[in-house]
Amino acid sequence: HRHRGAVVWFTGLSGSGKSTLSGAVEQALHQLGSSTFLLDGDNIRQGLCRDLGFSDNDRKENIRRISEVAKLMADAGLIVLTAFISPHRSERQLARELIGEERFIEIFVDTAPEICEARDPKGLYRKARAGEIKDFTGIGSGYEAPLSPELRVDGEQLVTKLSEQIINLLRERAII
Ligand code: GGZ
Repeated sequence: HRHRGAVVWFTGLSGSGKSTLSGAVEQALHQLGSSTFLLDGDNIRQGLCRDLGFSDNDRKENIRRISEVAKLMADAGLIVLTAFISPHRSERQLARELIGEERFIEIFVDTAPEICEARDPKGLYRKARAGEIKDFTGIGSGYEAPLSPELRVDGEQLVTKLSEQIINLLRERAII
C-alpha cells in the first residue's frame, strides 16, 4: 500500500476527545492498509516517561521524548498518531521542527473547556477543583491553543465525521 511515514499530532485539553478520535483515525487507516502506531498516555506515561509528572518542565520533557520516538517511527515508515495535551506552543513547534514540516500534521481538537469539564471521564476536573491536583491543565496550568494547526476540528461533532476530515487531509497531503 502506498503511504509514507508521518506524524499526526493531536493536541487539546483533557477530555477534549483526543484519545477517542486518534483511535478512530487509526482504525480507519488500518482499513485503508496503512501501518500505524498510536502513542498515548497509556503506553508512554506508564513506561518511557514514568519518571515524569505534570510540572511545566516535566511536560516539556514528556513532549520532547514523544517527539523523538515519533520521529524514529515515522522514519521507519509508520503513520504515527500522538494523543497528548501538549499544552505549550513552543514544544509543539520543536516537535514540528524535529519531525519535519512536510510530515507533521497538527490537529487541534477544539472542545470548549466547560464541555471537557462536564464530560470529566476520569473525575480529574472534579479533583482539580477540590484542590487535589494542583497543576491540572485548564485549572491550575495553562493551555495554549494552536494558532495555525494543519486542521482544527470541533470536538463536539461526531467522531466518525471528524475522522473522515482527518483521512481526507492525509489524502490531500499525499500521506495516504
Ligand atoms: C493534565 C493530567 C494531570 C494534570 C493527570 N494535568 O484525560 P486524561 O487524564 O486521560 O489525560 C490527561 C493526561 C495528560 O497527560 P499528557 O501526557 O497528555 O500531558 S502533557 O502533554 O501535558 O504532558 C489526564 C492525566 O494525564 N492527568 N494529571 N495535572 N492532565
